[in-house]
Amino acid sequence: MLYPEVNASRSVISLDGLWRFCLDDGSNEGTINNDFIKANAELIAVPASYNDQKDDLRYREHYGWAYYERELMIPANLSDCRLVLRFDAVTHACKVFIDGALVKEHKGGFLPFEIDLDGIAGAGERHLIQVAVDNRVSHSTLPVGNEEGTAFFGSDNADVPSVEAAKVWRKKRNLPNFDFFNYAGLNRSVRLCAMPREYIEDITLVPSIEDGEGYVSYSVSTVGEGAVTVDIIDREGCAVASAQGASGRIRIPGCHFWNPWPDDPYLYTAHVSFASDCYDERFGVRTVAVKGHDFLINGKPFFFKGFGKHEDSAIHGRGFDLAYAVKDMSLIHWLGANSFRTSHYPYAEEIYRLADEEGVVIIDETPAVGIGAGDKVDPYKTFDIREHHEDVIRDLVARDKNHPSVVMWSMGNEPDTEHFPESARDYWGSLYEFTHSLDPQDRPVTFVCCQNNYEKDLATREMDVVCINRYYGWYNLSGDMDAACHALNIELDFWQEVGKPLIMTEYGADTLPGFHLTTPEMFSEEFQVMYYDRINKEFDKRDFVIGEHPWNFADFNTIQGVYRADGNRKGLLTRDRRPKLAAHYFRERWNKIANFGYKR
Ligand code: GCB
Repeated sequence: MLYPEVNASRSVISLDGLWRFCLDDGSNEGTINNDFIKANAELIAVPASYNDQKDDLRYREHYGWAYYERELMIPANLSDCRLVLRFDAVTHACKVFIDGALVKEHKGGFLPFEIDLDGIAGAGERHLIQVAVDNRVSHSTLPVGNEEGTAFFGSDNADVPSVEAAKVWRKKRNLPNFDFFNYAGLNRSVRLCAMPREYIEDITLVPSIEDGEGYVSYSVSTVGEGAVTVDIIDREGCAVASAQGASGRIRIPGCHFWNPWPDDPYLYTAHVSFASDCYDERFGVRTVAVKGHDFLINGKPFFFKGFGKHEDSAIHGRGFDLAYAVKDMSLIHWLGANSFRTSHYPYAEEIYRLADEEGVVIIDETPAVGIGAGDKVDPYKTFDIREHHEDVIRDLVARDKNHPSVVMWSMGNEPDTEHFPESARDYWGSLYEFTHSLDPQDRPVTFVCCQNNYEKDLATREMDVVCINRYYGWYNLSGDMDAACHALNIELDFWQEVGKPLIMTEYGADTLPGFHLTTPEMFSEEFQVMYYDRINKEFDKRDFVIGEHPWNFADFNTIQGVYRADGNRKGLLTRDRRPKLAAHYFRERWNKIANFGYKR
């Protein structure tokens, strides 16, 4: 899906700003009740999660439907255009109504969808947009919520008669099977996009490098009659190559390749023309491949220095904030990092566009987090998620396929691979084939494995890169780094035999900023530094460990619970992006590690 672009043939009207909003009280269940909305509506900001915008526990704890509405006056001068209403992300499911009529239902809270307004809403008229949003997570959503039982780190499952008896008094609530706050609402921008009625529908670009020469294969899908022209424009704005026709292969003379920062992330523009429409797609010429123990970018062995992140900030919740996106890129450079994983869902499109420009490498993750329900229930046989998971992968690849920053797909985070190993292998193995078949650039594919009995796990070893989250010294062998390093090495011996490259996609320790000790113990800043230093020294002895992604870039909000005081505190930075000691530690370490050839 193309990103909304303003150019000679297209215009975009932002519908961000104040919308009227109200929480359902359980009586309307996603249907539009105008009297109810009128009686209860308050103003709320879009884009942003609704949960932390009001000082009211009902917003924070809401379970179920909520309603947004605003008027849309479509300018009369757009009457000759194709008009599209675009939602960048509505979390998690929604129904869109225009002038009272249901025009779209969408499931999945982290990817864009569009509504063609032809026959629905015309130019020169005033219309009412209403969006019913459902924040419930369950065994049929991604991310997964527990249908019954406990939330992540909850404490309701005590075998205590009075606790059991009191459960009937529990409010209906979301029970996430994941460790981030279930922020919801119109988390990203809403826009009205106008383009010619005969238009460019999609552009696919596949760069390649052969004998030092750069090429880009392209295909353009269009609606209407006309011829396609593609001009390749360099950074100086000069056309350096061109082609005619809906698909083809273009040699780029004197091609500059896209390389991760601090090398040059050189970008070209593919200027596509068709009938009276045009579109500028930025792209980089780079290759990605896995060979033996190496992850090759442009044929050179790359070392991943970075983190798992979250889209999370005060007040906005998971709402997109461009200033945070820019600040985070700046901090990534400051830390000497070169990559991050979009844990645990696809991020806003602007972040990938920024990463392309700034040369930051991305492992792009779906929202499939928390597929598992203990040792009694096979989630792969009982959860109703397969079709939705495929839809999400299809939409993710369609959205992000042209980004040079995206070098690998992560199909999900921490599913059960231990209790039902054959089911897990079949599920993830077939999705692995599916993802490969969809990606025109055929990037490596993986999923991220949780700390479990790795000997039983049959799925992780089948991936292009083994990605594991391990908390030796924190959740296991807590505070004892000698024992933790010993255990880590036993496991690393196992993975070394498997023969694939390995990225430690999570490891970390909750740390309270300002809590200092002369004797490093858990939660202190000194412990966090010692923890990372000890574990990194073990990674440094292993050539097949091709990446270290501490958990997490910054502190982030979670559901309340006995393990979480003001959220998850494993950030190298605080939630407002101030460095803990460990950030200085990594800054020193990573600035000495080159992007390419480390350990080689
Ligand atoms: C994990 C999860 C991540 C959690 C983290 C933690 O393994 O992937 O979502 O936040 O552990 O801190 O417990």
